[in-house]
Amino acid sequence: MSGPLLQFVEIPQRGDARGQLAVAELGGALPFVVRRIYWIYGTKPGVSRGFHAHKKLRQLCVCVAGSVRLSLFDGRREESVVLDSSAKGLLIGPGLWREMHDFSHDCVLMVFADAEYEETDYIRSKEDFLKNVI
Ligand code: T46
Repeated sequence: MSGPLLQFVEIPQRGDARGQLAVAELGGALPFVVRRIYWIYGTKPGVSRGFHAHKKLRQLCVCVAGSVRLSLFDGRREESVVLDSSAKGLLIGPGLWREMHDFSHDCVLMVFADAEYEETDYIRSKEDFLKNVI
């Protein structure tokens, strides 16, 4: 039996009386060297995103404001989680179909990636994904 699809990392919180500060660093919350960071925000009501898998890319997703539901599917099992805290990161490795739903209007989803953007790393057809994993 394989392990859980949803793999979380705890992100240290270093807030004080002035407010909040969260830190993701190599050897701590970051399990890989980051080569790219992007963030998804201003998502329109009712919009879902994702609907693809990656061949090699590893990513850490942190919802630093608002909330979003993220689901992962390995071809057999699907697991989903609501991300709504900057203290909790979701690690997403290769070979997982991901979808993002139910973005709150104020959602800011930050994503740390271990490689630069490369369209050839994407599997955007679910049919092709299922052919590769099953
Ligand atoms: C992922 C989920 C969680 C770039 O030019 N550079 C980039 O670094 C990224 C991430 C995207 N783009 C371009 C490619 C598309 O023309 O921006 C456009 C939107 O990307 P996409 O439709 O892939 O966005 P999402 O939200 O469906 O998926 C993104 C990431 O692409 C993906 O790697 O795992 O977030």
